[in-house]
Amino acid sequence: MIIDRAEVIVTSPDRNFVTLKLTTEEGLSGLGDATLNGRELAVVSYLRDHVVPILVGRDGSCIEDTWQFLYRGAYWRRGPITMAAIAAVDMALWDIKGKAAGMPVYQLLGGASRRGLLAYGHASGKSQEELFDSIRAHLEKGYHAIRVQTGVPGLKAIYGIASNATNVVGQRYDHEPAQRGAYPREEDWDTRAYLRHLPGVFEAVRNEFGPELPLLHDGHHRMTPIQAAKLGKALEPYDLFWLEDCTPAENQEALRLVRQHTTIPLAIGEIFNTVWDYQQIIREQLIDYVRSAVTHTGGISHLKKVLEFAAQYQIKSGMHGPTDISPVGMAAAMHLGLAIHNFGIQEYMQHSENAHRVFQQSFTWRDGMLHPGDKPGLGVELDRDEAGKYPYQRAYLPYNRLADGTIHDW
Ligand code: EZ4
Ligand code: CO
Repeated sequence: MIIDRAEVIVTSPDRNFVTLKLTTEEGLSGLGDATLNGRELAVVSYLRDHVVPILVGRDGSCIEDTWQFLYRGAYWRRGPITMAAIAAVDMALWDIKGKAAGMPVYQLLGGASRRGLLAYGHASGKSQEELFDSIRAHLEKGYHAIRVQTGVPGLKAIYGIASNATNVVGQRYDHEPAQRGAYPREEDWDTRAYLRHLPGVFEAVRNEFGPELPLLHDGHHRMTPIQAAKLGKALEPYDLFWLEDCTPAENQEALRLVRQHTTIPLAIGEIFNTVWDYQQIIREQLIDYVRSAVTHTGGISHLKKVLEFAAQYQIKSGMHGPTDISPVGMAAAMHLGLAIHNFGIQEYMQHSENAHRVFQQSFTWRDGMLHPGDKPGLGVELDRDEAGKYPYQRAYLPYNRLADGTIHDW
């Protein structure tokens, strides 16, 4: 299983994706996702300039050894660029191993622990009416769990809220939250206005849609610990599935304070890269769900270790699944989520039709549940001709300013 070729493919079907394709001397090939939203080309260079030259000629059957070789061998550890690059290699090698064995990757990870993966979608609206329409559209589309993001009176633009008045599935904010263009878009923010507004929105949603529907919310790193504690308490009557990224994720201690005040389940980790980022918050049981993506956390091999650590504390998976995770990264998440015992929920925003033409996939989506399918490997093929139609386009995530001009977390 000598790796004979390693290619980095950049394509932009409605948004940018970076894919590593490894091919063995026997002609087996595997795909890995290395997409880092808004900083894509840094990972391309890391792979092309520093990883590809030392991968070719290695035995591709040694997945763990290759992971350690790239992680420890670099000396410079962790960080989103390194870990996305290693993730892509890891995914591609699992894909190849599955094809060699004639088995889907979840079988190699121990087999299915459940029939399918409960997935949540993103509903949003500037007004209550738009929000309700968006929730109804998601329910009709088959979602059984829904993230609720809302406009705040007085704020013009908020990340995560569809700008289109008829926000239904299909007309979305998320193809390009990065906003193609030469410069990032500026948005505005006011935490006190948000804290005043949000509990009433969840009350209205519960009254309209009943007690059972799992509802989630993303605070997007915008609150201080005491603000997050206040919001958690205020939302308790509406029985949220989770509150995500309530405080900036770098400060793990902040969650101790939040935990002292509220029983709202907490999810964190979409910007984490290694098990070391989770060390304190898992051991001290400061979170309930691990938000890491396979793509940004060193691949299947490493995220599995994080989730096994989490399992000792009854902490579950809630893997990141926005559209900036490519279909390859989503497939890896589905195989891992199906196999582990402590699966919680999978984020699932549908990719565009152009993206589906570039990446042909074998997953299924039925009754609110995802399943990775039973094709050998990850089950995703990349059409090079289609990919070639969409060259890279510069794109950025937006940023926030307060009313007085101060830059704020977003
Ligand atoms: O901001 O994927 O929970 N989902 C999110 C996403 C992230 C983007 C960053 O690339 O917070 O929308
Ligand atoms: Co998030």
